[in-house]
Amino acid sequence: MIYLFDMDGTLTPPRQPMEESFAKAFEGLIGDRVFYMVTGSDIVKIEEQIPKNILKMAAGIYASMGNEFYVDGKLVYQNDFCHDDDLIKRLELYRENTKYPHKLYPNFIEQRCGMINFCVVGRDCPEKIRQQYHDWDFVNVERLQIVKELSQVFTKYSFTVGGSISIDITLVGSGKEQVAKDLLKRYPSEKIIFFGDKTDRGGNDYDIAQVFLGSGNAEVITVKNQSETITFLRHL
Ligand code: M1P
Repeated sequence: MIYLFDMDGTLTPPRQPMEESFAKAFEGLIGDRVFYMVTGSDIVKIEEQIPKNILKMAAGIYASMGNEFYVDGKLVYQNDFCHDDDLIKRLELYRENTKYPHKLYPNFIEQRCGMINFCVVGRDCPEKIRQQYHDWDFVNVERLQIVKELSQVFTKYSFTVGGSISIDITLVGSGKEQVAKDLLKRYPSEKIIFFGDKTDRGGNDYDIAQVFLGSGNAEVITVKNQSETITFLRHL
């Protein structure tokens, strides 16, 4: 059996370090099972959020939606792409024309390896604003609307609602689903269990979940938060 965990919302609160009590419980429950991690975040954010000993226990880390792969802290491969200027201009327009009625913060287009993370409110916003934008977006569905519109115009890209405040953008086929394909190839006769919190359509765990579900040899466990992950692990 092989385990694969999404990070934000599955192993940690969004963009927060793993809680100490969670880390202890996870370490005990996972024991010497083979597990991997996948996230839209880059390696810097992963190292901020996940304790070193847990990272060491992982068989591999897929960062930036699987566009970077690390084993034992070393980069194994990297895929990158050049974005269109039209796409960037369009993202800038969404930021200028947002109906979100509060202050916006810097760092709204973050270019990572093989992907762009777009965040209307700005990634450098304080924690309390992160929650405020998330709650506003929940009611006003700005991110889903942007994803819908951009998917119609820029068909070579895949747009998904990332964590709490942003949208992840990759080339079609170069999102988290590439991780499912890679693991199914590495472990053709092992069952794979994937844990993620954004497995609904439009979420950034949807495509990867669909590949696993179609494979016939994997299970997808959708969790609401990291506590549910522990609850499921206890029952496995
Ligand atoms: O790992 C989930 C997401 O975490 C962050 O999202 P947000 O800042 O919106 O909570 C981002 O790093 C995003 O790319 C990532 O998918």
